Amino acid sequence: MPDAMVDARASHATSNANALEVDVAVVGAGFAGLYLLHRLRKAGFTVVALEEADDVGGTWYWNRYPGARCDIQTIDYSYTFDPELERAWQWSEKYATQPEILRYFGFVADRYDLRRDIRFHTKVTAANWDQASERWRLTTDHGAAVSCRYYIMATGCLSAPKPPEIDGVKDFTGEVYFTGRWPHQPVNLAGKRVAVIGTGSSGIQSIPLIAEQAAQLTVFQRTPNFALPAHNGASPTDRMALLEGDRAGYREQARWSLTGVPWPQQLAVSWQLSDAERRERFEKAWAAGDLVYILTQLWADQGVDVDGNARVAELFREKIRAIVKDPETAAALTPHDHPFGAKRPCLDTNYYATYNRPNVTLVNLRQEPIKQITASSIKTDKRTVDVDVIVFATGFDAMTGAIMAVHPITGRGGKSLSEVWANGPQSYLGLTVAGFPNLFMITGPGSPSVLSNMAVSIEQHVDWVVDRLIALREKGFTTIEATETAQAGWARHMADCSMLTLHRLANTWYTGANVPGKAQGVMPYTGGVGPYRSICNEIVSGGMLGFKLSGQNVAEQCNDGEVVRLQPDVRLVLNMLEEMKLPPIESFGAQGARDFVAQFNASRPAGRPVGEVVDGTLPGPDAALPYRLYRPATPGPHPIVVYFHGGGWVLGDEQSDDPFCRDMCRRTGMIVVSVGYRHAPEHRFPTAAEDGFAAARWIAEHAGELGGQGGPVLVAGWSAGANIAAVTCQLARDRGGPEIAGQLLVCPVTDCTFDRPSYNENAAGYFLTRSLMYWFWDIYCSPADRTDPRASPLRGKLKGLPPAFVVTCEFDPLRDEGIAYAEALAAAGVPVEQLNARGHFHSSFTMVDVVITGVSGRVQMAEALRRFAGLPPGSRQDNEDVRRGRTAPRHEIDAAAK
Ligand code: N01
Repeated sequence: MPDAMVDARASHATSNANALEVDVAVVGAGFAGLYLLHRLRKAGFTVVALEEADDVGGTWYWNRYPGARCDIQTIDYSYTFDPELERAWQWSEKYATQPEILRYFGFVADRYDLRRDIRFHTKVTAANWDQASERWRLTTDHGAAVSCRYYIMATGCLSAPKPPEIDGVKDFTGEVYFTGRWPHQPVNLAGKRVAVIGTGSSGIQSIPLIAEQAAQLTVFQRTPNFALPAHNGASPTDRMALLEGDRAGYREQARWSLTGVPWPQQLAVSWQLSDAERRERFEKAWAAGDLVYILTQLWADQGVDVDGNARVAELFREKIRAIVKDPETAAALTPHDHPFGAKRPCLDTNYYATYNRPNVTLVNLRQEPIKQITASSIKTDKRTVDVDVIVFATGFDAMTGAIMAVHPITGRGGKSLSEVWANGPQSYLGLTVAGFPNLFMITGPGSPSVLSNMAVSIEQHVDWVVDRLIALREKGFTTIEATETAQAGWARHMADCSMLTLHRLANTWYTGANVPGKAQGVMPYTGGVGPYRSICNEIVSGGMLGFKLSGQNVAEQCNDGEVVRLQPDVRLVLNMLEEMKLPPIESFGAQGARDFVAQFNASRPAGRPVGEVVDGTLPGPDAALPYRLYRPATPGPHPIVVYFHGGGWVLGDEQSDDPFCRDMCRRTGMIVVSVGYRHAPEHRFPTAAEDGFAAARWIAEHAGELGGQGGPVLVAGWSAGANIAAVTCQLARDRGGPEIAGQLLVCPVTDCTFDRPSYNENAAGYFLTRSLMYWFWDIYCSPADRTDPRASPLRGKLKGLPPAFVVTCEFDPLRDEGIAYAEALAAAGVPVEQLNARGHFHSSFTMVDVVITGVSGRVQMAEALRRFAGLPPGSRQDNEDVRRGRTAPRHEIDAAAK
């Protein structure tokens, strides 16, 4: 019958004895497959969908276990491509049940008459790219082979169940069920002794209902999870009002949000809130029963910072302890080995309370691992549990399983996808793979997929792919393939993004850690739905950047390159600045520019707390200079870092790099004294340099009064401040002190010429522009003075200077003169360490808590200062950050657990 359906189709597919010929073959008739069918047919492509099941629904067809529901609010987990469809279907609950969701897919399939192009009961057994005909050849286990121009995997991220990997499963003579392959007929558990293995979303949803039926339920838990009560019922009136008030606007906001659900971005960070405020926010989220809300709406740093996250996790743990009566069971159910949200949290109904029932026992596999399953029992290290039924809620070979493991896919030159992905999935955008022309994946690894509302991500992918196929057809192209450069660039961007969030710190199916032997690394794109969408759009507007297109009657097109070279958060900052359409800073004049910078700084997140902040003045060469001192919370005396702020010798003051100074104070455990040196044009060269030197000398001489340690000081600075720090070191060497133990130069100005490549490459678009630097130099220093080493320290004598840590950023006009200074120092015998920060711009490291990917760089700076001061390495957490920053984004569960 399914074949008959395909054969009866009205479109132009042709069959021959060997194969059905179509433009596009789609695997899967779930959320993605159905929408693909609809769009492709509407666009005039001949298409067949191949589906293993006997009906539509994908994951919702297979996952029929008790309690199966969606855990994104159903109003958000729906198709949005057709407003009439939205009006025609009403969800009955906030979180619809699996049967209702399945009915929805049936409704959609009928409404658009999709079934006639779906061949059910059909598994693809192999897919091979035939270069000669530029077509994919598919073999199946049912019906004719398929020949298609384009092959699209709409196979879902969680559709290949994972074997349980426990000895003796086959020996068990009782009933065995997998949540991911639950029978269609009713399962009667009444009066039976049931075991559930696994406490992910499937286990947590099913356990309370199984407990109500079973005589005895034993839950075997390896890793406790965070679960939030769903408080299911009618859709919340506030969300419904938002949706119904402006449906199109609501949907559009979802498309550009970070998660695919339209919640605003939180701005308040956890340390700005009191305990009571944090608790109030948490209680509100607990009562709301919404995972996306609790994952995003508590405070801005909850998903990106270990400390901010720990504050959520602890409130969660309190809840578990309050609900579960037996303290030992409560302790076993309480997660400690991963940040909240780094492992997929669950939405539950009565989950924790279920453990208060007399017929429910929890077995903590961390203390007593399963040894074996026998004919009638499960044996752990410590006990034997006799059972009649085992329910495996053990999860999936996620993201890659359904693509790679289900059937061999062979691309150009006979390359197999499993070989190409042996060390982890490689893709361009999670949509395509180099070497596999005309193959697309919907929500594949490398796209936001499972870290988003799948409904939004699926529609975005389907629209992007179908629009591309239409464009290719219009231009006469018949193949499309990602380039190796683009794919490698995407891998780098993925790695950069994975440093933004805490997902890398947990052992999960997001990282492949749940499948023994699987290559590990964060598989979904962690940069967010909206940013991802804008990248996909940019690829199109940039002339299909990163793709090779060919066709028999058109010239080949290959617009090779990387789509994102900036760090993801730098890109967001720069996009935001671009949207502000600011006039060039230099057009404000000196005072106007100062006012602008002050206003800009006022809008940034406040720096984190330190032990004490003291404002004072010190005697400069011929005027008092203000300073701001940051003291650590630890007992002193501490070594002192003399710090010079940035601002082109024209802008800023002792407070303007406040977040960076606080960060350095906290990470180094040292006093940081930020000096308010005088500025041009009121005080031109060499005032700033002489003020800097005088301040360093005074601070060194008065270290004790400042609560600091006697002996050498350290100097540090950013931008023009780093210029002053470098000059201070030269003057201190030549003028008999102060003794300086080390210098940290962040994006320093070191020379007065503008001819190095970085001045041209980064002349505009990265906030600090070439023309702004011209302006700064003109205001500060006459051309005749510029070669003076007090203006251009690169031209000074470098021998005998204190050890240096020099930081440069890839997208900074000053990059090459910073590198030149580091190289010249090294050539002069000065110990130098260099950090060339890829993807960063001039302000990356001082935008603390905005440019999160700058953390590992700042940790390295702090460690360098500690080394210069003769202190041991900093905190364990800091060192972990460094290690993470320097290593590929592999999950690091051991470190996190310890
Ligand atoms: O699978 P899981 P799932 N011995 O991998 C344990 C989505 N989903 O089917 O954590 C003992 O999360 C394993 O332990 P550990 C959702 O995205 C959505 O529950 O690896 N235990 C874990 O506890 C979800 O995240 C809904 O240490 C073993 C459990 O089994 C994803 O699907 C509903 C084991 C597996 O949990 C997967 O959820 C359901 C072994 N050998 C699912 N092997 C909605 O509500 C594994 N485990 C929409």
